[in-house]
Amino acid sequence: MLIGLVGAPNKGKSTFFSAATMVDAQIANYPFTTISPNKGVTYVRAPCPHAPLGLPGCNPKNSKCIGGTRLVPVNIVDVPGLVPGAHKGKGLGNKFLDSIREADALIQVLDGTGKTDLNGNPCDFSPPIEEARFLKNELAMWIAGIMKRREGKAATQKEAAVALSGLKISEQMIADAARKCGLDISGGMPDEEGIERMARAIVDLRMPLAIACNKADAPGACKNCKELRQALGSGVFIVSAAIELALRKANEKGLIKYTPGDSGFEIAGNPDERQREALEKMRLFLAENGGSGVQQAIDWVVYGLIGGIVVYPVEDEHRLSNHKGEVLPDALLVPRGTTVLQLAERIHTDFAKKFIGAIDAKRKIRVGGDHLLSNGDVIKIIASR
Ligand SMILES: Nc1nc2c(ncn2[C@@H]2O[C@H](COP(=O)(O)OP(=O)(O)OP(=O)(O)O)[C@@H](O)[C@H]2O)c(=O)[nH]1
Ligand SMILES: [Mg+2]
Repeated sequence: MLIGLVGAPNKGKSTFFSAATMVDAQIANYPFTTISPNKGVTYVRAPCPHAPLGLPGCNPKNSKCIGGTRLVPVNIVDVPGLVPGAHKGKGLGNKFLDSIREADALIQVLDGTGKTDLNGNPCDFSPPIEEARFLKNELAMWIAGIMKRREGKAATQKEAAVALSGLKISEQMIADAARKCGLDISGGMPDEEGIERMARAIVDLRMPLAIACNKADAPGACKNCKELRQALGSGVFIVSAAIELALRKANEKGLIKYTPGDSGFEIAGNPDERQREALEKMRLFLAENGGSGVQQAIDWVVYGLIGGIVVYPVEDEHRLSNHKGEVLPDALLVPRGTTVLQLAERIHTDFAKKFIGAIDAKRKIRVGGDHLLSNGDVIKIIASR
């Protein structure tokens, strides 16, 4: 699974990325600081099954368990800023758009203060809602452009699907988009206006998007963010990527104990007066907003938009461990609707070839290859030697 961080320049995408991954990315107060995508791994929160299953602890290998919260890895990419006209190659244009071809969902990072315009330059006030609209429009025009570029060639639904296959847009998705727009494409693709309408529907289907209304720690921003949330509804998060980054760094240094996504933290080390003052301001922000918003946005995208579930493969269904005795070592994020056989394939192709069956270790029942996995399942795959 891959999350793409997108938006106009200078909005805090790389700050969000650094906070989410703890990978150093270049951050600066001018547009186009990022000129090529930053790829990293972030985590989604899941309740670790070790405690509900009566186990004293676990031994995560690919993930982390902090006080019963499993942090399960998910890929994330921070892409260069997008400016109006990017679909025609303006700014870093196609470079931006190419880096989200593989993304399953997007987080648009926008400036809640409204103090930077769509080109990332300082301004008096650029309404966050316009920023939200502009991005969807650019994405739609990009897709419409690909469909139109193939004019003549993209005359049928099948040919349009070939043109868009690099973006993981299927023929079915194109048909669904046409239906949503009330267009009959059985005899060929519609006119330019129809293609643009379809492209908007394709964006909604293929690129589900959450909004991180960022810089919410700055004066006036919180109010703008709340207004945006009221206007657009669910999927809008009040975010301070800067606070999340500062807290994760303070946690790494041992100054505080902080689990990403929490609405508070404990002082653990010995911060000096200046650090203590800054931490108290951040504590207030977390308490008022229920967290920094970074983890909340990621969790929403994975569970709410992509429909991810977390499963725990084990080799010993009694001890819930691998052959080394490590308890619940792996936590894997898979799309809802994944079968046991698909999980076997994901673990090892050989496993799938030699697949015999599986054991649902929580319910202590035998299940077949077409059994649908549920969130939190602990599964032992049985394969022949
Ligand atoms: N107050 C505040 N400032 C922030 C926050 N996040 C980012 N910034 C500042 O916004 C500016 C831009 O941050 P970046 O992370 O480089 O933004 P970007 O969207 O990656 O920019 P490009 O790579 O140029 O597209 C920097 O000066 C950051 O310090 C935040 O949560 N609060
Ligand atoms: Mg950047």
